[in-house]
Amino acid sequence: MFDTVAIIGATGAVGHIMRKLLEDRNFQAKQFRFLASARSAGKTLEFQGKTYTLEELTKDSFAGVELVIASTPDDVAAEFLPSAVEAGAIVIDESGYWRMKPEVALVIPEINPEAALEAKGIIASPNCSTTQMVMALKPLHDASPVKRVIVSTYQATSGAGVAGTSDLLEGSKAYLEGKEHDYQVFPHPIAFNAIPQIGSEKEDGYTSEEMKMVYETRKILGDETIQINPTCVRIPVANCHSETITVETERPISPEEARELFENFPGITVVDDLKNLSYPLPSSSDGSDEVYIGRIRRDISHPNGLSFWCVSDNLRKGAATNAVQIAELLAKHKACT
Ligand code: 11C
Repeated sequence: MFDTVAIIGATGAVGHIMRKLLEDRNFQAKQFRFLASARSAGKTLEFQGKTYTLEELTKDSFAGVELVIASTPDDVAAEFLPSAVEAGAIVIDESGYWRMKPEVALVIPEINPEAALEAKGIIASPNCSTTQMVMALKPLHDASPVKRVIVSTYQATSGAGVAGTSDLLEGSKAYLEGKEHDYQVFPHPIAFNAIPQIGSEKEDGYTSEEMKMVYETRKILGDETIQINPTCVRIPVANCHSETITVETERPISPEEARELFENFPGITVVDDLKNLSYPLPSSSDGSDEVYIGRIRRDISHPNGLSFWCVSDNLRKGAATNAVQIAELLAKHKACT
């Protein structure tokens, strides 16, 4: 058990779920502390039957803290997390800021737990659209190396935080009433629309969200040769990201073999019965920690290709659940050493 665990950002969209998961999964520490911006400091929250007062996050917040779990915007993670490491804490970070730094471990516990156990400072949790795709790629990659991936995402508004969901709900209401809506986070109306841009413009006409899928996947799988072509699209669904994924492997993997590989991998549930209209949906994946896969079929355009559909709750396995699983992994390891 850890002595003191500090949680940063416990009142945000992901932080709220993280707190609930830590309660539901009975994560124990001798002491918990909750750190937040100056704006939220002084407010109270309930956790494991106790009332906690939010403390202001400063660079001096970390004396005596053994483990930090942080869910904050990138700039906050950049500014404050090095102080936690300097104070001797292990840090699990949900933000995008540290993921690709060479000294930082980027971890999905079902895939590369050893990276978390060997980490000295920050352990980053991947981007949500990356996590569910890499969960699906891993069992295939182990059976026959993945050479190339074409992925299109259909991403929920909750990925853009509480304001993203509010944009969807308020924008839809305004649209149905024939009114204008002033969107807070999306560059175009999200109600009754699809926006082929998530994040900012990066190299070769790809966006930051798309390049996260490329670089993070290679780092987690430890294979810089995998070629990935992503297109990330925001759609008017409140929660759970969906992805169409086409994979080219070194040798052909049949749909039957893929189904078996997926079924035997922890954290994946196969829902795949087209005749009976059965496949993963955002509406049926909401609130689950699993990655759901269906529509498994051969790629009719390539002899070594396989196509499938993948849905997961982006706030849970895509964020909070993965961070809590890393914390559980560290706690288990600590108990054994
Ligand atoms: C989205 N994937 O759906 C983004 C949100 O790097 O952790 C998560 C951004 C990140 O908008």
